[in-house]
Amino acid sequence: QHIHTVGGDGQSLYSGTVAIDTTTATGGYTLTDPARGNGWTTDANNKTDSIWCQIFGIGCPVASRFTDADNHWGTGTTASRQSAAVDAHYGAAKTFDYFKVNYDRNGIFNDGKGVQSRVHYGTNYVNAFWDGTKMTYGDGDGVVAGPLVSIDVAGHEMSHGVTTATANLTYSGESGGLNEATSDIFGTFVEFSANNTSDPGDYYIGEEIMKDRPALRYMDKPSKDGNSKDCWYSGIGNIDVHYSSGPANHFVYLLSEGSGAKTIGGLPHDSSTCNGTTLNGIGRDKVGKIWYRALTTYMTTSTNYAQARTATLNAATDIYGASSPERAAVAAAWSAVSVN
Ligand code: ASN
Ligand code: ZN
Ligand code: CA
Repeated sequence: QHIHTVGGDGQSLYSGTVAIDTTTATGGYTLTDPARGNGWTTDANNKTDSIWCQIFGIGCPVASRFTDADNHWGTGTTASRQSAAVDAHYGAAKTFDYFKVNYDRNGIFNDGKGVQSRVHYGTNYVNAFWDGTKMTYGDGDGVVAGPLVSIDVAGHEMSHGVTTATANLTYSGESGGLNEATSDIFGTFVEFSANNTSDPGDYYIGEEIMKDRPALRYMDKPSKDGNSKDCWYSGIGNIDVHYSSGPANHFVYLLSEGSGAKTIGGLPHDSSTCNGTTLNGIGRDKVGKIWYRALTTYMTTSTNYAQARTATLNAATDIYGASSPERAAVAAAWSAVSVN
């Protein structure tokens, strides 16, 4: 049977009604995206990977395909198993597009191939993860969090794949914090780039999924989560990588937006600097270009905060020039999070 690219639509959980690319299949249509390297979305049927699956990739539960008769997917609520799949399929597409449009990167591995996204993983599973080849999303427990399929979380997890394929920042110590921050940074920039009115861009991570607090993490003031650090200090490499990411997230917020409080995406962003300086932002597009070039050209497995400062300064010199205001802004923003 001839496979045909089709523009479908879906009622997502967090992003309203969205356009999604699908293909014809037995029974109508299936969630395979031919416009983006045939990335596909499947139902994990609430099963979890066995330890054998996790370590050796054997005995993994079979994920089933979603099919739909009329190519109108989901209902916008969890009553339909398709709804979370719409979010995941949309998030994978928007992440693919973000890296292609902004950095001419052809997919996570830059090989033109899309990846698999599994939804409905486990029961009451409050996490999402990238396992090296594919995305997996839990449904949350309904108390702490709902299904973890929001676009910033999708962009976060898939950006782990980009990091692994490039700088391959070791997932512990300061390099681990930079690895986590890279995912928060690009996840956030993917959310902005989607320009979706139901889930507008902001510098919060997971504001759509969390039920018992406003968000999972906050780039404007990382310490708002109760654990993350706003400012670098000697010894930050000894805390969890999801908290040592704070200074780099804070750096990107300050470099993009400048210091001072403002409302972004309808949410309060209250940022002060660690050194009392006042900063003007250079905008997300330039910051993304600088971070991506630093990640892909200068960072390595062992890059620490001091070396990330140098990497981004080198990247800014390459793109904007050694005496550019952009390079000066990078230096000032790192100093504002105590990376001197
Ligand atoms: N959701 C987590 C993350 O991407 C999974 C993990 O602990 N690696 O950071
Ligand atoms: Zn992560
Ligand atoms: Ca967000």
